[in-house]
Parts: sequence; structure tokens; C-alpha cells
Amino acid sequence: MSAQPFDVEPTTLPGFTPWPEEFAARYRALGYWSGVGLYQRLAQVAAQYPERTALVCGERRWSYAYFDEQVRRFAAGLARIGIGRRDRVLLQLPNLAEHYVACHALFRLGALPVFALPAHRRAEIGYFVEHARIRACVIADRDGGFDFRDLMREVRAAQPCLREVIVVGEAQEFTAFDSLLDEPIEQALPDASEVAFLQLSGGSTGVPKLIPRTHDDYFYSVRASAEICGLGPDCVYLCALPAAHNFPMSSPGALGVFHAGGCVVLARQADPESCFALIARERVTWTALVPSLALAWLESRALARYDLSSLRTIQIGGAHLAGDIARRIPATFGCRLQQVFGMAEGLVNYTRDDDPEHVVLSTQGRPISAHDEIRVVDDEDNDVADGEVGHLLTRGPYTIRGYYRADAHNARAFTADGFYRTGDRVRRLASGHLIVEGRAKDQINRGGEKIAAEEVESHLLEHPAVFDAALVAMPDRWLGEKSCAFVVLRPRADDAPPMAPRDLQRFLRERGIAAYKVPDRVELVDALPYTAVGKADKKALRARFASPVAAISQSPI
Ligand code: OOB
Repeated sequence: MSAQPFDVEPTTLPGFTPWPEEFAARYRALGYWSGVGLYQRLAQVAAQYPERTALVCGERRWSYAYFDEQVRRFAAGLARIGIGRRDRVLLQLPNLAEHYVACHALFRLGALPVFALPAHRRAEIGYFVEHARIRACVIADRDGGFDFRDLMREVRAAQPCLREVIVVGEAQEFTAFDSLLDEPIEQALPDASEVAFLQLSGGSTGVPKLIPRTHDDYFYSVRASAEICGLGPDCVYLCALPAAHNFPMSSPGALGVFHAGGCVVLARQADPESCFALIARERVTWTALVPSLALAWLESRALARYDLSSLRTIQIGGAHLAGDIARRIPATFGCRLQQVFGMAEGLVNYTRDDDPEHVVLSTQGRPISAHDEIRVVDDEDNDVADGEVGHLLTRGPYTIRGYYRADAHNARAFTADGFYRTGDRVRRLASGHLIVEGRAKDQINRGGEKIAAEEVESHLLEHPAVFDAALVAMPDRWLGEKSCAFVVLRPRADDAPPMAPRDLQRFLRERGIAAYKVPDRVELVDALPYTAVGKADKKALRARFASPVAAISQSPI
């Protein structure tokens, strides 16, 4: 029997897999894990550069002193309504300054933001609320024609653990964000070894996975990224991707810019015209894009109308970057290209400013840290030689050792000695640079947005007329990949109405999944091909797109 009384707090968040002590001690001894928390760093920078501009959001222009004050006010308000250490709070905000206020206030309190994307709907949000026992959500009233308060009403009706809904804008029956901007109070900061937040995984299984990142590990990756990218107080960063995504948050992203004392300019929309106007107005020096967005910018007719000469670097990551697009970026924008290959689970690779041009154009960079351990292995986990394609495994000072509350999945997603199986297929060059050749995980990368095939298939199988379903990637000029569901219907009774592909798409939308997960195309087929081990043969299904004449009987929907 345990000698400890019941109410002793566990030393770490239940459901979090810590690094083994020998690794933690090593990362501390190296100075990687500095003991500085994510809010603490903002406070330091605010003390150093109180007058500098930290954030530009629409017509709002906040100094570091003002930003920090907003954070301390909101933290006081959250504490007043009972949010405290280790409580989970879901953030689902568009690119608004309040996103950074809310997450830093939670970092200050030791409460954990859970970063949802604006595209998520009832199915995803309901699952996160239930799985992470979320106590409060911070949302915008409306965005892009969608009312997030309606979504919260539905979620709250099903999830009694969700007690507070905090709304930026018109709160209606909920709590207004501004009403929580109390007088700042003294608050004890959490220990930097604690979990700071839960980030979402792209996933490849039936339900999304949550990624626990600690203050120590995340701040190390932010600091080291800012250094690799040479960020200083003069940098002006345009956040065009969703602010909650790991790439614009920490690679080096907004947190890297705040660490360096620079300025983050928030773009509400990522379209070329809005972003070009902001780049010209704010003299933006840095931005991060996914390849599909870079292509849209390159092809935009607005290009000639704006002065983009302040741009120093465009980072591209999140999905495969075709060689011709890579070449057009420096040529068109007159700035540097940096390739970024990262994952919310940890490992981030960058091409460096002093890499030869062909390396920048044709590789996805090399790891941040000398202590990022990289293995490239065959199907039996044997290491392959440099230059050969294999599965990428990694562990290191900022790569997680397990997903949050996912023991069964963790046993498959990590090796016994703690390497994360990324699901990516790569080649490593002798220089340490990695080239992403493809992936083994059952995922569609739709313009950088990750879709777990099994998640969508299980929704499809909930339809009474569906007998079998397989979701695969199909090539797309703009997004790189789109999704196609091959569906086998059950035999239909004579009097039943015929089922059309669009009925299934509507069915998925009504189940409340994010729009980007709804298959772009649905193909009704008599049977799916199967492999010898009894799984749907997705390779064979994907091959149907290889030749334009071979496969598609039906025009796109
Ligand atoms: C980033 O993070 P996630 O968690 O949305 O997605 C990670 C996955 C990787 O495992 C890989 O499959 C793919 O996205 N990916 C790339 C890539 N960068 C990411 N595939 C090919 N080329 C690349 N450059 O996407 C992310 C996180 C931090 C920084 C940058 C991207």
C-alpha cells in the first residue's frame, strides 16, 4: 500500500510520459533545458524592450509592456474563475492577438492550452473536450461566416466537464474575454519541467492524438530555432498560417520572434493580396508558408502591385515542396528560401543560410540539435546506409516520449528505447541533411493539413449504406494532395433511393468533422482491393491516379 495520503499531487501530469532521468539530466547539464518557463521568457523580454512593438493585429499595435500587461490581466481573470495549475483550456481562435494573450496567461498559471484549429468542428472539439477533460474554451464569436458560439452550445450540451466558454467579441450568454482582464496579481509560476500545453498530432489512427510539450523542451526548440534563423529585435514576422500550428508558433514562429524581441504581424487571411498588403505596410522580413500557399503567392497577379523588398526569408514546410516551386521562391521574391521539415511531436530540421544553394533547394534541412538522434531504418528496424531510403526514427531534447493518455498507441508509435516513429520515409545525406521521400503512415497531407485516413473511414462506416471504405491521397496541382474515398455500398433494397457521392460528403459534414477532412472525391466501387494480410490495398488504389485515363470514371464532385 502506498504510504502517501490520497491528496498528494502527482509530480507530473497524469498521462504524460517523462524523459528517463538520465536523459533529462543530460539535457539540463547541456543547458538545453534552462528552467525558464514560456511565460517567464515573455516577461523578461517585456522588461528589456517595454516600448518595442510586439504585435500588430489589424489596426492594433501592442508594445511588449502592453502585451505583457494584457497577459497578466487575463491570467488574473482566469484565476478568479477558478482556472489553475494543470487545468486544460481549449483555444480555438483565428489569428488574433488574444490567441497569444490567452496562451501566455495559461503558461503563467501553469494551466495547459490545448491548441485546436479554427477548422475543427463538433466531432474534433467534442473529442478533445472529453479526452483532455477540458474545463474552459476560448473562442472567437464568429469567423469566416461560422459562429463558434453555436459549436460550443452543442459541445457543452454533451460534455458537462466544460464549465466556461470565453468569447472574444460578442459573448451572448458566455463570458466575455474582456471581462476577464482583471488587475494583475502576484502568481507563482509553474516549474519549467512541467507540461506547458497539448498540441494536436496530424495522426494516422482512428482518433486524434494530443502531444504534451514541456516548458523546458519547447523553449529550447524555440531558442535554438531563433538562433539558427538569426532572429533579432529587428525581425518582423508575418504569421499567415493558423497561429496555433506548431510551425508558425515555434519554428521559430511567433514564440521565436517574442524571444528575440521582434514583432509579429498577424494576417487574418493567408491569401496573397491581404498578405502582400501587410508585408508592404509593416516592412515584413520573415514569413512561414506551406508549399500550396507559396504557389498561390507565386501565381498571384497582385505580386506586381506591392513592394515586397523587405522580405529576407520565406520558410517553407509542412508538406513536400516541388523543385520548380523551390527555385521560383528566391527568384520571384528576391529573398532567401529556408526549407523546414518539422512535426508537432518534436524534431524540426532547417536548411541553414550557409548551406550551398542546391542543398537549400533539394533537401529539407538538418536537425536543430546536436543531440537530436536520427535513425533511418528498414521495415525490421535495421539501420540503412546514408543515401538509402528508410523510416525516420528520432529522439532528443524536444521530441516527446509518448502521446497524452494513449498507452496502447504509444507502444506502437515509439520504440522500446524511446525513439518516435515519425511515419516519414527519408534519405539522410552524409552531411546530415534529410530528404523526405514519402511516408509510411496512413495519412493524407492536404496542403499541409494532415488527415488521418482511419479517422475519416470510421466516420464513413457509420453510414448504414456503407459496407467498406478506404481513403487515399490523389495528386493535386494546387494542394499537392487531395483525398479520395473509395466506398463499397451495401446491396440496396429495390425501393431504397440511390446513394450519390455527394450524399456521403454531406453525411460527413453533418457528423461535424472539419471541412478539410471531407473527401474531395468519393468513388463508388464494387469492391476494394485487399493485400495478403487482409488490409485495403491503398497502393493499388493510389495507382489508379497515376495515369489520367486508367482510373477515374467519374468527373470530380
Ligand atoms: C508540421 O507539423 P505537423 O505535426 O502538422 O506534421 C508533421 C508531418 C511530418 O511528419 C511530415 O509527414 C510532414 O508533416 N512534413 C513534411 C515537411 N514538413 C512536415 N513533409 C515534407 N516536407 C516537409 N518540409 O508540419 C511542421 C511542424 C513544425 C515545422 C514545420 C512543419
